[in-house]
Order: sequence, then structure tokens, then C-alpha cells
Amino acid sequence: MKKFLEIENVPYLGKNSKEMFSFRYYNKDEILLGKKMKDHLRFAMSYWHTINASGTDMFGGDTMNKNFEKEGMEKYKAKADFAFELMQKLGIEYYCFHDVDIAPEGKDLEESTRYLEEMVAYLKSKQEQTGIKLLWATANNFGDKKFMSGAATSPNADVFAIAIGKVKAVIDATIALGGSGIVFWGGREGYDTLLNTNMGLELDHLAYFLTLARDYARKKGFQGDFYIEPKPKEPTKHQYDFDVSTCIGFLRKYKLDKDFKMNIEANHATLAGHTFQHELRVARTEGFFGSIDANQGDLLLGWDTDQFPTNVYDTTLCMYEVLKAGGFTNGGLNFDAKARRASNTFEDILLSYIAGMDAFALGLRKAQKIIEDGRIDAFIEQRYASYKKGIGAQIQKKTVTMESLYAYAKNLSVVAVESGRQEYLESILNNILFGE
Ligand code: XLS
Ligand code: NI
Ligand code: NI
Repeated sequence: MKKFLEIENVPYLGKNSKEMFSFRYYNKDEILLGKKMKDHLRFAMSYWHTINASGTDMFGGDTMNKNFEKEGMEKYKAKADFAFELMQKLGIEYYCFHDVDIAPEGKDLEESTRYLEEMVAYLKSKQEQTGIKLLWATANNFGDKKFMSGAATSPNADVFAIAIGKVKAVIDATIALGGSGIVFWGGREGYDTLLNTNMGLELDHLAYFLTLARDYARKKGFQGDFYIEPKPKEPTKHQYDFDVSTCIGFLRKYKLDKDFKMNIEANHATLAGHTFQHELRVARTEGFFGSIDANQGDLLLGWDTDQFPTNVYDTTLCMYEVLKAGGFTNGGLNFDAKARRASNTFEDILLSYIAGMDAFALGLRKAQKIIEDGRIDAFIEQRYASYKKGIGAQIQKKTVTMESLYAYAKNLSVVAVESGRQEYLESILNNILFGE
């Protein structure tokens, strides 16, 4: 088996390739539906899982060392070198980070910001050398002890102030690096017990926090998107950003809906009791589709396992929603995913990205087939045909009244509701996925 350092880049060798370090479905410059695959998919590397996570879990320590035998700032520079080398090998053009992923933390906000700025300058030069871009950045406002009861929703005002200060530094970093998004995932913005929680106050604070961030970033000329990343629980028992619907209601209430979209994570959708496709569909229908944290959970485990996505049904239905939403604008597919604890070599990092990228490339190819095949879309269209004529057309035009509908309906005795044909449609999906 080849070693990480021996692999210059991962080539596309087609679906019959037995070469371990090759793409079988992801052919980045191939045109599908008028666009290069890489521009449909806009893959991004997540710094926290890929560059920092080292296998630690609740029951044991590191299984991998990603310190490159360096300390302090030098360690973070070595990590950045590795990050860009990895992205180049894989042909990944975007990355995402938290403030604390890219730079060490200082004794206070001022010192941390200085370190961050130094690393931003370093990353900027790497971006210029390679053409790799920042997809989005975010503030880690959940890891440190002071955030134990939340950040924007902390009962302590000093914590609110430090947290927004960190967001300011992240906004400045995003602008400096030309990033197209800023993510807010409310790690501990929620509660563990209502016995100690003023929910109304916390929600108001959260909205004010986001408003301050939005206004500051816009004032500084940021034109990209702000994203809320919904998640129902973990680490708190109940997170305020529960799911896409909840977040949209919140954003509309506080008049943040023009600037904020959704960053939808597959594993968070399933934790909320939804499918990944459901969350994407809600966002698309409501005009909030933004970006995606591409991963998958394990349905037998009740937490955010952040596995690399390999389930082709899910990637296909995801890409179907993305295509129907008109594709990504500022967003992309960020692999918020990590190789398993026991997949602990640098080669595994490559192999897990290859698995995820190929699963989405295959999903894109299959989603295109679903659309071109047309049977599923035609079925849905036909299913609502009663709204195209007669009383249905009037309902559709909203020209009826309660009285007119009553008069119409009062003598309808036999109503022929047609079959939903679920099993037939599932077999069509299988036919499209495996029919050749
Ligand atoms: C955690 C989240 C997190 C966000 C960024 O569950 O997915 O990684 O994507 O803070
Ligand atoms: Ni995420
Ligand atoms: Ni997550």
C-alpha cells in the first residue's frame, strides 16, 4: 500500500478502478447539467476533524498524533501546511474552521485575537499559493469552561461579551480570507433543565447576538451568507436551533431572515428525528437553503458520530434537493466528518475523504438521472392534478370562500383519492440507482 507522502494526488480512474487511492465517480472537471462536477459539489475540508481531532473518545485517549512534532505557533503552521497539502492531493478547493482550530488560544481575547491574526496571514499566503478558498468560518463558543452554560444564552453577561468578541475576530478573519460564509452553531445555546432557565430571555439574547454579528459584518463589507446550523441536542439536552423549521421561525421573528440561511448537517437531521432530505426540503421550500455539513450518523447510536458519508441513497436524495434548489451559491459540501477512531493513519484520512467525495459524486450522477428519467417528478406533478382544473384551480388561485366551498362539497359522496404508490416509486429509485 502506498504511503501518504508518496501520493501526489488522487486521480479519477473511473468506476472499475481497483487503485486504492483513486476516485471512481468524482471526475472534477466533467460537465454534468452544464456545470463542472467540482462546481456542483464545492467540497470543503473541515479543519477541526481533519487537522485536529486525534481519536480521543469518552473512554480513551488519542489514537493518532497530528502535532507534527512542533509546539505553539509552529505547530499550527505545520498543521496548516498539512491541511493545504491534503486538500491539494484530494483536489479540494475549500475549507472551514473554528477560530480555535487554526491558532492557539491566548490568556485573554486580545492575545487569542493576535494569534488568530497571525495565522490568518499565514493561511492567506497558503490560499494565494494554491488557489484554495475559505468556505466559512465560525467561533468555537462552546469548548472553554466559561461557555459551560452557553455563550449568547449564558446567564453571565461577561460570557456574552467575550463570545461576541470572538465572533468579531472570526468576521474579521473571514473578510481577510475572502470567505463566503459565517456559521453559527449553538453548541451550548440551549438548556439542560428548565429549573434554572429563563427561556424567553435567552432567546432574545441569542437573537441580539446574531443581529450584532450581522450588522458588524455588513458594516465591514461582508457580502456572503450567515448560516445557522440546526441541531436538536448534544451537548445540551435541548438546543434552541433544534431543526430547520424551528430556526426559520426564530429568524423570521427577529427579522434576521434576509441575511441568514441554513447550514444543514445530515447527522443533526437524524438526531432531530428527520431524514437529511427532509431538512433540505424544508430549507429549499422556505428559501433558506445555504450550505451543507456532509456526514452521516449511525442509526443505532443516538449521537453525532460525524461519520464520512457513504450512504448513496442519502447522497443521491441530497443532491436531488441541491439541484432542485438551483445549486450552491456561497455554500458547499463541508465534510464535517472524521475517520473512525480505529482508522488512525494518514492514509485513512485520504481514504475517508475519497469515500465521502465519491459517495457525493455518485449521488450527483444519480440525482441527475432521477431528474432526466422524470418518472418521480412526473408522478408528483400528476398527484396534484386536481388543483389544475375546476374547484382545485379556484382553490389554487385562492378565489374561493368558506361558503362557496361548502356549497361545492355538500353533496360529494364518493371521492376517489388516488394511490400514493410509495413502493412503486421506491422501486423506481432502485432502478435508477442500480439499473445499469
Ligand atoms: C457539531 C457541529 C459543529 C459545527 C461547527 O455538532 O456540527 O462541528 O459544524 O461548529
Ligand atoms: Ni457541523
Ligand atoms: Ni455535528
